[in-house]
Amino acid sequence: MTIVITAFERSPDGGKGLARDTRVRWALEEAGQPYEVRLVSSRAMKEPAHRALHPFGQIPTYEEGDLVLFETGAIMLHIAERHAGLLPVDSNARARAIAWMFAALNTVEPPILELVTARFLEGDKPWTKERMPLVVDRIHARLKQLSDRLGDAEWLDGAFSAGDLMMASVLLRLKPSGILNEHPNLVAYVARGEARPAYIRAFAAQLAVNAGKPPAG
Ligand code: GTB
Repeated sequence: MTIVITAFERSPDGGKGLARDTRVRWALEEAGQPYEVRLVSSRAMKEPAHRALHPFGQIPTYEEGDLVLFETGAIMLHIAERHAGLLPVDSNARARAIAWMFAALNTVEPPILELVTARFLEGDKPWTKERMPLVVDRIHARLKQLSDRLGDAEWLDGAFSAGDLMMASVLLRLKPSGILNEHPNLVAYVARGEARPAYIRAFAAQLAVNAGKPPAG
């Protein structure tokens, strides 16, 4: 059955690979699963045809036969559970890898999203300048905890897993800000993720869509 995902017709990041379809592309590449991409404009995303797939009118979505999924975490877990390569066979190690996926989405990404909100949605508010150091401090506090746990290890819990894929994807969002640079082991961790052939293919595929197009506003 052909897997079809959706992605921005024109990503706001102009091809930096930061939109969430890259996470799904990466997971599918790690799993060795071919897929097709349906590009959706910002307007079409909010129309009934797309809202039938995604109640919140966003990307990515995932279609496979009768199955329609939204939410990147759910999509990645579905891929990881059905194909080898993203979750350990041992049931305890598997549960821990899933815990890291949740940690990436529920514990590490929220303060990072606060920064995105503060910069891009509230950048013109009079209180933003005062608030920004608090937002950045909260990110550093979380990164320090993550950095302490990772230490000198290659991946978060033994072999590379969907937990690392999600965590590296979340940390990648910080790359343009330079905030990650204060945590060298996390910089190296993200670089290991980016060096994986599956990530390189996923990044190139999204770049092929967005290269040469001016970033969406
Ligand atoms: N919780 C959902 C999930 O994990 O799947 C969140 C999905 C989501 O935020 N989708 C965004 C979207 O469709 C694209 S990825 N936005 C359009 C809308 O809501 O109308 C988020 C994103 C967007 C842009 C950048 N960027 O430019 O760097 C990075 C990430």
